[in-house]
Amino acid sequence: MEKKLLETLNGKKFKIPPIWLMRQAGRYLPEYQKTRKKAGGFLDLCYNSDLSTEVTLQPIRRFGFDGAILFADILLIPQALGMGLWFEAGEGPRLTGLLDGFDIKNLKPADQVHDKLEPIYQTVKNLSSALPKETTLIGFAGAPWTVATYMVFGKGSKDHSEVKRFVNQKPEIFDKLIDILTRATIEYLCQQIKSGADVIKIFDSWAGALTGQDMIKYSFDPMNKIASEVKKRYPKIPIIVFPRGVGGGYELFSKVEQFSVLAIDSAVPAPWAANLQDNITIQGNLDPLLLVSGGEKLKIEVEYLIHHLNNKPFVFNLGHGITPDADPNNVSRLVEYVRT
Ligand code: 1CP
Repeated sequence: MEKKLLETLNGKKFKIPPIWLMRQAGRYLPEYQKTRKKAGGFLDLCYNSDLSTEVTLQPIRRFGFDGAILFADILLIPQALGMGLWFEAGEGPRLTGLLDGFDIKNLKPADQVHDKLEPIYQTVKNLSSALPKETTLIGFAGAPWTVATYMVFGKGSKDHSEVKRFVNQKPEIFDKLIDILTRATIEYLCQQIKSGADVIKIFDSWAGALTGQDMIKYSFDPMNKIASEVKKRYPKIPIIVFPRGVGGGYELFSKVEQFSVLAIDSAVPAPWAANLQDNITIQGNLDPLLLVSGGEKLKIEVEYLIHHLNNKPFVFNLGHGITPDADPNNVSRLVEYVRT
């Protein structure tokens, strides 16, 4: 059977676009909460291949999405490189960051991440046999910049001023960190492909914090390097890039041959994004909050996106991840609107 999402990523146009959602597995689903509890904690869930397989499948069973994204997290790479990682209940990730005195000399070489990540590869293997034949399996990693923001500050940040100050004051150390992450990410993604991923996505969720030439140096260049190397080893695997928040910078990303698909955030006007479709397939960009509020507006905004972006190959998605307070009934409605 045909994999509609995969075909679209390779440039085929369908009358009804494929749909999947960022963070489609997660806290808004009661069945996720249950499985997470069974695992013990979030990281225990990530490293438990059977339960990770289960939570990846949950939204496929419930909504029949065209794509399933591997259940894992972008912060597993710092942990695999030897940095401390844990999750504070109700707060989010914590790492033994550079600003707390961690020395990057203590990071493992990039090609030694695989031991720790073996359960993730096993999850990909499980999924490639457990998924319905028409469902595309998406592997992923964080982009070096976004992962580095956590490795420097040790947690999420409001405006990333701490990491930007670090970049300005200690560029040699920061450049080395970006280089290590770039190499480790290439190895990680290639191993996911080897294990059965059909597609990979690189999340640069905090690219919008970068200014001036740093956007090129720390978001565009490393993602380009990763995509080029992955494409060299696996020329047929499509690559989705998500440099969230780069505004006019999306145009630059749209022109890179190694990138198959450009995922755009909700602030990008659909008519403007339609112009980029001459260069690249677009994925996006419904506001995730519409899955909390629902109502008539959800339908109107879905129609608006389809009207502007579905004249060329297009992947329906959100502009960022589903929030924990999203209503699963609104997700069902969304899928119905897109498919009818
Ligand atoms: O409490 C819980 O159960 C944990 C919540 C959670 C989940 C469900 C975290 C912690 N990560 C995930 C899964 C996850 N994370 C997936 C796979 C599931 C899916 O998409 O269906 C993916 C692709 C990610 C990627 C991720 N993690 C990103 C990039 C995408 C994005 O949303 O911008 C980022 C920035 C992270 C870091 C992270 N992990 C978890 C949280 C709460 C955060 C964000 C922290 C912050 O706001 O700074």
